[in-house]
Parts: sequence; C-alpha cells; structure tokens
Amino acid sequence: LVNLTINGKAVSVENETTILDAAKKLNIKIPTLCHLHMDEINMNNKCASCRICMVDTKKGLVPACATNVREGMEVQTNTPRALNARKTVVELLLSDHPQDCLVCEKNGNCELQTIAQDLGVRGITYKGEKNNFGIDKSSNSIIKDHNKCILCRRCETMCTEIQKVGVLSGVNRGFETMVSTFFNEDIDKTNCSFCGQCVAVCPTGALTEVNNTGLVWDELNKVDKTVVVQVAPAVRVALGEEFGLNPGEITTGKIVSALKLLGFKYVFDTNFAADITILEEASEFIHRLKEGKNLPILTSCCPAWVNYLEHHYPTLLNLVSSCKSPQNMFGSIAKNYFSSKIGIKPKDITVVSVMPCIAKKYEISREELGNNDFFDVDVSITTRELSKMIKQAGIDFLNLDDEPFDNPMGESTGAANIFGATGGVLEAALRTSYEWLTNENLENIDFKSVRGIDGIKEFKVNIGSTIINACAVNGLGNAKKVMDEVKSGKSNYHIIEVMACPGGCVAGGGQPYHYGDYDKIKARSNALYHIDKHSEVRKPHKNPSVNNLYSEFLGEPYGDLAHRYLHTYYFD
Ligand code: HC0
Ligand code: SF4
Repeated sequence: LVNLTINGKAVSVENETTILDAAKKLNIKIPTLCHLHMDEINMNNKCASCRICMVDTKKGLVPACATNVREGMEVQTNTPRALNARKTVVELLLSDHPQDCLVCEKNGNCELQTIAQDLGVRGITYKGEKNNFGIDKSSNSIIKDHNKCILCRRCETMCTEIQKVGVLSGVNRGFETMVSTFFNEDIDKTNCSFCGQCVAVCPTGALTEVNNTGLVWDELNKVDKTVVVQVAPAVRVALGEEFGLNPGEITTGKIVSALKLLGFKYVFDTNFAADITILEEASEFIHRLKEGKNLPILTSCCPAWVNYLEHHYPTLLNLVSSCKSPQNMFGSIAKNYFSSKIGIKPKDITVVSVMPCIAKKYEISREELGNNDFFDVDVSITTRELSKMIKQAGIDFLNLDDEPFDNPMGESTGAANIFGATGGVLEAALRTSYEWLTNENLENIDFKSVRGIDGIKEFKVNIGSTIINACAVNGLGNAKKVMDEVKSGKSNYHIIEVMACPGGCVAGGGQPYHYGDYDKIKARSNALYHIDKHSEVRKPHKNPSVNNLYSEFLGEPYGDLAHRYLHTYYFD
C-alpha cells in the first residue's frame, strides 16, 4: 500500500492508483473533463489532454487523472495555484470554442458549460485565432461539429477500443489537431454503425444526434395526416430522468398522456411489435433448427448491429434473422393493417417512433424498409428529443395522470419490455420457442443467466431433448469477439442476440446522458425486469391482440403475408 495525504487527510491505496482515485476514497471531488472511466464496460479514457484535474504537490502541479500516487505524497486539490490553473485551462478551451451555448444542441447537458460555471468563468479572456471546420451533417443519425470538440478523445476510445469500429481518431498536430474520420470523409461514407455511443460520451456539442423534433411538429400540424406514435421499451424507464426523477422510474402512463397532449392521434407501443418479432423470430429459429441450416441465428432488431455485420461480416449475412426490427414491424403493420381498420390510406398516416437509439434514425431511411410509396416509419426521435418536445409544449410532465396505450397496437407482454435490456430478446424468444418446440407449459420463465450487463453471456437450455447453446452479447467490440469465433467455425451456438450499445438499449445513444454512471443503466434494466415480473401475460405468443392480428390479417407466423410485411433482407 502507498500512504499519502490529500488536503491533509491520510489515505492508503494500492500501488499504481491515480491521485484522482485516491481522492475518491476520501470523498474529495476533483473536477475532470476528458477523463471517463466506466468499469462495467472496461472503458478507461485517461489521455490527460484537458488538464482540468490539476492538483498541487510539493513538486508542482500534476494532472490527478494520470498521476500515480507515491509514498509520502502531500496533495492539495484546492490551492490558489491549482484553482487558477483549472480556470485558465477552461478559458483557453473557450478561446477556440463557438460561443453559441444558448442555441447549442447540448445546452444544459454540456460538461464544458458546467465546468465553466463551477469554476466561475465569467468572460472570454483570451481572444485570438479560431478554427473554422465544416460541420458534417451527412448522416440521418449524427451531426459532427468539430468546432465544439475539446479533443478529450472519449469518442475515439469508445469507437475504437470498446465498439472496435475504429471510425474516429486523432489526426494532425497543434492548432490543426482534430478527431476525424479516415481522410476526413463524411461520416455516412465510413463504416460507422450509427450506434451513437460516441454521442453518449461526448462532453460537448461536438457529436449530437440529428434533431428531428421540428419534423414531428410539422407532421402534427398537418390537417390531412393521422399521426401515430410508438414508444420503445427502454424509453419508459429513462425519460423521467430528464424531469428530475431517478433512473429506472417507470413513467409509461405519463408518457402516453404527454404524447396525447402533444397532439398524437394514436399512442401505441413498440412492445406490441416486439411480441410480433418473437413470434416471427422463434418460428424462423425453429425452422432453421429443424433444417439444421444457417445456425446460429443472429438477432436483427438492433440496426447498428445489422449495419456493423453488413460492413464487417458480409459472408455471414445468411445467419442474421430476416425479421425487421420491432420499430419497423410496427410501422409496417400501422400502415398496411391499422390504416385500413380506420379507413384511411397508408400515405395519410405518419408513423413517429420514440427510441432510446440514434441508429433507429438511420434504420428508417433504409429503402427496403417500406415499399415504393411509403416508408414503414417516417420520423424517429430519441428519448432526449421527446423530453425537449414535452418541455417546448410547457407540459407539466411530473403531474400528469397515467393513461393507457391505445389499442389494438398498445397491448404487450412482459417479455416485450425486457427487449430494452441486453439478453431480453433472447429470453423472450426462448419463452416462446420452448413452448412451441415441446408443446409443454414453461413453468419457470425467468432465464436469469442471460440477465445483467456483462458483455458476453452464454448458457445452455434443454428444450425437450435438444440442448440449445445461447449467447447474448452487448457492445460491438464483444460482438466482434463472438463473430470471429463464428466465422472461424469454433462456435457452437444455436442462437445469438446482439445489441450494439454496451448495456443494451437502456444505454442507447439517445437516452438521457449517463455521464459515465452505469448504476443508472442498471437501474433502468432492473425497472424493465420489474415491469415484466408484474405483467399478467409474460409470453409473447399469449398476447391476445397479436394473436388477433394473425387471425384477422397475417395468417400464420412466418407465412407468406408475414414475410411480405415483417421480414427484410441485407446488403453486403
Ligand atoms: Fe430497442 Fe427494440 S428493444 S432495438 O433495444 O428489438 O432502440 O428500447 O425499440 O425496434 O422493441 C431500441 C429499445 C427498441 C426495436 C424493440 C428491439
Ligand atoms: Fe463509432 Fe458508433 Fe460513433 Fe459511429 S456512432 S463513430 S460506430 S461510436
């Protein structure tokens, strides 16, 4: 152990502990900006580029995040010299930063803004040359504005080390330094999966989602449109955070009320389509199992994962399920079935989705997801964007009464909720596959070994006389590990669920910012399992509204009409 004092308080820590971590043991807060450490997903960004965490030692100022403790060290975190150094660092950062905070997408959530506020920066001290980079608006998902980048490298660490996509990296030197794509290509021309995890960890407005709230307002104001909205599972356990509630507080009923007040004619649930997805995916899985072909089946509901697979494993596209994601199944059913139920043309319906995800914006624009006349889904907004719309409309969210979803596309089972947590799709699929394969009632439906946020979770289930090897993966870097094994023929899985975001959809790139606190992600997941546990119906094939949809319109799961409306194909 190493013994030292911080602000006069003695502490003993392991060798190679940083001053920052030693201070945490004493509950002494040292401000940081570039630093981001998330043990749960093995991410540790400690490039020490910003120098906000400067502390005083007898040997001078050192960055606390990148300096290891030494025996007998006397650290002072708040000397005038340390405070002045921090303030100067922020003033220098602001000298080359656009001063448009009031109209910035990140206003209110910007860590640079918070630190400037905390350190009492009250003017632009240094005025000089400023960079003027172009803004990359090439994609439907992400806007990259390098003028707002503070070179913290969090996005690079996330994209390269955790997601293993490697789209972003530091280039050039000195004043020209930037975090760029290969040859500074527009992001939509790169291998970007649009997972949005770079956006989730960017401390400033350098990486943000494409804000589609204006498009939604436009649709709501059109007299000739019937605007229908669907809400993804992970939204209901996170939106409350934007209004001061704790992570994991379930606000489903308030969300429905708020969406009605915003002007949506029908407020439906993506969960309804998640149940449909299971009927289709379980049928496809059983079909492949019986044929002994195209195994393991890979889930297809996460668009960033599908995008990653298309870019990196084009020879394995025969393995991915042909099921559209629940988001798009919902859109397809809304336009091809619900429209005729209410007697209007599909093109007169606008389908809006509220998703925890940024890649869903890209997904809805894939031309095969619709037909020649219309897309399945017209506009996708994130949880954060929905909170902005609620605030814009002056709705008192916390005091809203609970309202139920509309029907027939509002009914769902417990299993649909857990789609939003890593492992949930697999668990839901096994609940149905088990009963369909064995014709027996599945008593214990909780597949607990597939829960939790570990990156790779594998387990075996006995279904009748067959042993199924299953695996749930979250994070694209983990997916790479598993897929390399599949590609080399070393894997013996029958079914693999992949979600691109570390932690699953609850940690999606469009969720309220977690600022590195994965306890928030765990709380959101736990809340989804809580909803499942307290649902009356917990097996997807027991959803009465879904079964009614099949008998009235689709026919058999995995049949001809199901293929026409609910399945898709991929591109290498
Ligand atoms: Fe998900 Fe989904 S569960 S991808 O993680 O499958 O975004 O929440 O909406 O579509 O249902 C995200 C979350 C969804 C879809 C569902 C799936
Ligand atoms: Fe990398 Fe994901 Fe960001 Fe694309 S969206 S640059 S893949 S982290």
